[in-house]
Amino acid sequence: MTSTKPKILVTRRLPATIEARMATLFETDVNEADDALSGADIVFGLAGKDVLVSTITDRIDASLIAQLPASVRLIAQFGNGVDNIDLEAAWAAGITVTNTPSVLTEDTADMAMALMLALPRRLVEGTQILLRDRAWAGWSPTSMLGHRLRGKALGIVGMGRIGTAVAQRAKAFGLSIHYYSRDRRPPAVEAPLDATYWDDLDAMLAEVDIVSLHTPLTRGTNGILSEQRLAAMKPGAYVVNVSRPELIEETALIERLEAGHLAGAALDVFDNRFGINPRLLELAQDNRVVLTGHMASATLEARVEMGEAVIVNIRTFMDGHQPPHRLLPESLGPRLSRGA
Ligand code: 8YV
Repeated sequence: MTSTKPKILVTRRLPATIEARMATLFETDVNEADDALSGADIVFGLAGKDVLVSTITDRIDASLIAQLPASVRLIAQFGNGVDNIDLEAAWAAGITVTNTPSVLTEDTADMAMALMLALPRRLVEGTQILLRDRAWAGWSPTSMLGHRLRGKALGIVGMGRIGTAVAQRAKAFGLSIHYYSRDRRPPAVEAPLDATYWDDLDAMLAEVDIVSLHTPLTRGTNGILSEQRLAAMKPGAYVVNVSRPELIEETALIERLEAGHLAGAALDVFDNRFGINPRLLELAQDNRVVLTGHMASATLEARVEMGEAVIVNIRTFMDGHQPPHRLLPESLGPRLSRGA
């Protein structure tokens, strides 16, 4: 007898508990090799399947969508951002797309805060010196001086769930909160944070000591921290990015750091298409850049909850309901502007 369970292709390994649950509920095909699949592999793997469980490492563009078997009705992204998926092409093909928002908000905000502290308080450098010397020369009043976070101005670009969670943490660390966002947040959000709303990103960038990016990557936000905007930032400022590399014109950022205009950048995401830029690695060697490899939401707890959200989305969809995290046209987000 043939199975009536939904047939799904999962492109990457997921936490064991999630894979086990999926194997119970669905006819599940997991990419055991856990490497990034090519478009051809995805199309091939989806033959006769109902659902694609994708991640950021899958490029699901219009040409791939055009080749999908007609049986595929749902793309259930394991992740919050969906910039790897051509949403309009999917919708035009009658395919529903879901994501896993909310469950990674707090962990991602924690990481943004850790990166915000790392450079001014020389955390990575402090450890590296001990590892290099295998000894500690001891305390002195002028050794390893960093800079105080309290009293500095933080400029958040994109005050959605994650941006707001970062603001809450930063407020507790004594930073003043400034933000630029598609829409001004209601007083109930702004008041406890004492947050200042800027409708002009350029004006905010000229005033703040730290810029932290929390907008999704859309057509409107690609390159939002452009060469001109980086040039207009306050001398000695820091940049934090836990969102997507494409938000920053990376070469221009490197030039600003090399020139000493900006004091540092803490990047959980960076352009890795041709490997890490050697100039960025040089700056990291010189402790003016901190690099981590897309770890902001990498907690076991978040990954399990992301997996559970994927399961809920698939179950409700296959039962004939609108899945709770289906993407709607507003997620194309055209209103944040790249500007000059
Ligand atoms: C995820 C992320 O790890 O969810 C997102 O948008 O950027 C990451 O933190 C990744 O996207 C999983 O697909």
